Amino acid sequence: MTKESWNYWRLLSVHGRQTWHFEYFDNAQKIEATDTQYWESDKGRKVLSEMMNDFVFDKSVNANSADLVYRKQAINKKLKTLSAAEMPDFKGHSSFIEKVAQQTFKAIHYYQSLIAEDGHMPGDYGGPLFLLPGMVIIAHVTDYALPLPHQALIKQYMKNMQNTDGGWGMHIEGESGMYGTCLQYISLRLLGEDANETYMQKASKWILDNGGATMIPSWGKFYLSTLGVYEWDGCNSLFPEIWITPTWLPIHPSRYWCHARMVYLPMAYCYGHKIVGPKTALIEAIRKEIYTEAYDKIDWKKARNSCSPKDLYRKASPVLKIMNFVTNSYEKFYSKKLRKKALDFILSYIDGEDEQTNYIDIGPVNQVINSLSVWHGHGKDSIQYKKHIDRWFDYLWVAEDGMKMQGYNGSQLWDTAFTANAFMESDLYKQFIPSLQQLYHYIDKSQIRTSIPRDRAFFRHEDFGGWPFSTVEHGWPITDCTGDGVKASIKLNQIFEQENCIDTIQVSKERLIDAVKLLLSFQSADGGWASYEVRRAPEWIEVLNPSEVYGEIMVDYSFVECTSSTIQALHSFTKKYADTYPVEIKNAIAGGIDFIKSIQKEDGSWYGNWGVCFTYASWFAHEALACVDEYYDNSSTVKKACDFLVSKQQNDGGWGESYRSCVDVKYVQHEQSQIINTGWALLALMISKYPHQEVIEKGIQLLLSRQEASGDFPQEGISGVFNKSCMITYTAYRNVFPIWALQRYLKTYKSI
Ligand code: LAN
Repeated sequence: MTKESWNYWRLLSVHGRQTWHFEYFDNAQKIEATDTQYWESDKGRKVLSEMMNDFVFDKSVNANSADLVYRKQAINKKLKTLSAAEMPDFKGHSSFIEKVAQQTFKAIHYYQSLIAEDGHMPGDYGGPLFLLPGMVIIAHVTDYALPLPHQALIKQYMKNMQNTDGGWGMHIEGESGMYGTCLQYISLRLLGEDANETYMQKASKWILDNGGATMIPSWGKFYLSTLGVYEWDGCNSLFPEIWITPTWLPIHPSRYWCHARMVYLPMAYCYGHKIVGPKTALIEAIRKEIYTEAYDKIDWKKARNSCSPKDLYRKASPVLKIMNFVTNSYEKFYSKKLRKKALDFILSYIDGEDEQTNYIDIGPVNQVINSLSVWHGHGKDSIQYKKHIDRWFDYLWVAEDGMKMQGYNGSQLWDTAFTANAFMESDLYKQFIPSLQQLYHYIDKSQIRTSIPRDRAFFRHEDFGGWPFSTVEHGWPITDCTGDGVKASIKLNQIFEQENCIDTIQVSKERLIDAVKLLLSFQSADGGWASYEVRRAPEWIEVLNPSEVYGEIMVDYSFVECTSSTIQALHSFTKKYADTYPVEIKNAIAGGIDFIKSIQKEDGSWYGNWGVCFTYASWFAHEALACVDEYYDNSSTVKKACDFLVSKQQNDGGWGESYRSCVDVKYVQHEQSQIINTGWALLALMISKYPHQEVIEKGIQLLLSRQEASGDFPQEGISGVFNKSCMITYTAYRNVFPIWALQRYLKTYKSI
């Protein structure tokens, strides 16, 4: 059901840049979202409050929204009802194949109607609950007011995501913790919510019952300090000088995983300058609401290491404790000259990252902390700060649960490439050539064709020829996104050649070679591929991980997912262009396969780092092994892997993993089978030529039974993850993976 005010919000997509625009008309007169006077008037308030009602969302049914605001609008505009005559004829096959083909056709027919004008596949990329508060807090500190309709929808989202115990998790499905709860509570207060509202009282009770805000993990301590509701003295030193230590030092930040590096960079800047927002009456009030003792009585030094057991994922290591002792002591007598040198370097590094990414920055955390840093370093009227604010809107997304902040500036390229690959899996694609052309257009425009000036690269790997996860303006290339870009481009080129649409072909052999060269340069010494860079640090560096809530953020490890995507890309490249770098590619693939085998678990599975969880990783591993012709019948690795998957099939024929699999690092069954896990498991079994068709057929039946009348599939549990503990939404997956698995079924069994 569509609610009226959902239609006030419109997604604009330009070269993948997604921004939600508020379009409200009062007696045919358009009222801008920034027209504060109107929105503060009685009339305006009434509209906003009615709008908030339309976005009330019942989390207890399913914490995952189904991206209905975008989807309803797109299908109203583009989805044509299928007449029987338009359905391709699948006669001559068994009735089951006919059914599969018809439903797959319908699924693709539905899903293609969601493609945006610029050719990308948009979708909700929310999930984490610690991102939006960063923006709200930093808006407050820098005295920037988000437009009131946005504020209203943000408030509604936060309210919707409250758990029944009064708290909030780190992500939408998570149990309440101090991190999520304090951050939402404080943000809601900043957005004007009254502390006496029943749900706010429940929240503050949760905070106080669990020891108060001194128990918030270190990233929370950081945000609260900038806001002035916590003291910088209650934070362990973020030691800005580490950035000007020699790069050969094993603990130099250039060796950290780029996300940790890019977050701790502006954090160190803010810490070094001890940035604190204005001490207003509201700040004074919040100070009284979130602690179990008077603010002036708090022992801040003790608070440095306190963390609520509900949030703790990794305990501080003894080495980190020693490091903290040393750096905290150094704070008492640091050299002013050195500090200035370090902070100047950090600011120029922040400027470098801003310029390289067009102020989008690598992710949602550093984007807003960089905003605060440049506000401080260059001023509120600076062009840098303005450009930052302009990009905040790229991170916001509207769904039926309100306005959320996404884990990236979108998952555009990733979803688009997956969609294209899923559509192309069987020859049903012939019915969807115009859609493939649209998707191709986006993939073509998203390859990175410029190089960062090496003298301002700030430890970054080469980027030329790569594909990013979201948009070309973001510009950080990623191994598996590059792999998927290559794979999809080669297959699309082939299809357009066959279909005589030669004019469509843009991603030339030369451009593919650029990508392949980059992929080869990304291979790590262990034979695998990490996410953004070559692995730069040994595992022991994890002892320095200062965040209590995330696992493994310090090292860009080789991952089965990234390794597999790269292997698949190199494999399709070498099949097409056998004379180009044959030896290099053969060796690279062999190294990658060895790596994948080396990390297979005893039970035959692989742990998934970026999807939930063992089914996700297994799918990648099976695809890679098939590239070197290892299948169920001729490979003990694959046989064991298939047996593992089959052992996890649920009674209804589907597979289903709880997000706890990621957190606990062991397979945890979801209480209900999940279409996305089922898709992954089926894709894996089919690519590995698993011989027992009835097992596969049961899974396919399950997928068919879940399909909705429109051709869409239901939104079930959350399916993405990062750093072991935080979950993230991939809306596209509920269509992509059922479609892909059904398509593979058709490809594999149609002739039988
Ligand atoms: C992502 C999103 C994409 C993802 C894949 C490409 C799917 C993966 O195969 C490699 C890793 C990568 C690039 C990835 C890494 C971690 C990210 C960037 C995210 C999950 C999106 C958000 C997350 C980021 C770390 C969130 C900010 C939080 C921190 C702890 C820094």
